[in-house]
Amino acid sequence: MATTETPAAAGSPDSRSEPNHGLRLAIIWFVISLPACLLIWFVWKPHLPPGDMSSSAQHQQFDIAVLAVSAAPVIIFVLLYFIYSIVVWRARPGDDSDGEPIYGNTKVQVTWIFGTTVIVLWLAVFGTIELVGPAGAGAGEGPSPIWKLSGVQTTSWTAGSNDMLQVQVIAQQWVFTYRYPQFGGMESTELYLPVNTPVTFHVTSLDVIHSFWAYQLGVKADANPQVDNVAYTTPKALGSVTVRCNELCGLWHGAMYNFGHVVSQSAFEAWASGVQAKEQATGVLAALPPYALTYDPTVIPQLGKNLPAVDGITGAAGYYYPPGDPVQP
Ligand SMILES: [Cu+2]
Repeated sequence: MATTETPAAAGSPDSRSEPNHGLRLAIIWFVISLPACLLIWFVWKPHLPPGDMSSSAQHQQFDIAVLAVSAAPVIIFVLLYFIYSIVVWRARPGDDSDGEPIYGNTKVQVTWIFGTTVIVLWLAVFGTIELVGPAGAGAGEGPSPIWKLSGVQTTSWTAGSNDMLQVQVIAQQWVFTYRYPQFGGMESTELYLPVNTPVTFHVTSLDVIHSFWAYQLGVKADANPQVDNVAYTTPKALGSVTVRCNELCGLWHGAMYNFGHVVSQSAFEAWASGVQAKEQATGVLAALPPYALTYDPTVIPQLGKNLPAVDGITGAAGYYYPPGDPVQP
C-alpha cells in the first residue's frame, strides 16, 4: 500500500488521504452511547419491571438497568459500524475493483479479544455477585442460604421486631392459599404481608406443578408437590401485589391468580390475629391438617371430611381429593 497512484483506484477511498476511521467511529460511538446510558439509568430505570416494591424487586430492577447500560454501547457500536460501513465504504458507481487482500490486523484482533473478554468476564462477575449479594434472585434460595438472613427465624412474629414472617404458599388447582404458622397455622386465600419485614415463603403444591409469582415483589418460586421451595424478600412499600400461577397447571391455569396486600406492621398483626381467632372459633383451625412443610393429600387425616366452610377464610381446606374422586392419584 505504498502508493495510491494506480488508475484502478481512481474514485475509491484510496485515492484520497484516508481519514482516521477508528477515531471517527470512537467519537460518534461515545457521543451516542453516553446519553443513551444516562437515559437508561435516570429515565428508564424507575419504570423497569418488576418495580421497586420489595428488596428483591429493587435488585431485579437494578440488575436489568445495569445490563441495559452494559448492552447499549455494544448494540450502538454494532449498528454504528454497520451504518458507517454502508455510508463510507460502499463501492462507488463504476468501481468494479476487488477489495484489497488483508492478511491479519494485530491491532483489530487484540482489541476484539480484549473487548469480548472484558464483556464476558464483567457479566459473569456481576451475575455471580448479584445472585449472592442481595440474597438471591427472588426464588429457590433454599432453607439455609449462603448469605446472612436479614431477620431472625422465630416461632412467633410481633410487629416492630426483627422476626422473619413465615408464609407458606400452598398451590392447588386452581387457587393459592397462604398459611401463617406463626399465627396458629391459620390459612387465608388472601396474601397479607407487613411492610419492611423480612419474609420467608415456603412454597409447595397439593397436586400438580404450579409456580408462585408475586410480580411486584419480584418473587417467582416453583410450587411442586412434596417440595418445600424457599424464597425470601422484604416488602418495601405499601400497596397491592398481583399473584399469578406461572406454570401451566391445567384447564384453569389462566384463572389461577389473586391479589396480595402489603400493609403496615400493626395492620398486618391485627388482620392475622383476627383471622386466627375467627378460624379458632369456627373450628377451621382444628380441622386443618397439622402444619408441615409439604402436604401429601393422600395421607391427610382430614381427607374426605367435611371441613367447615367459612366465607373468605378457608383455602386449602377446599379440596383435598376426597376418596372416590376420579382424579385421586
Ligand atoms: Cu397453577
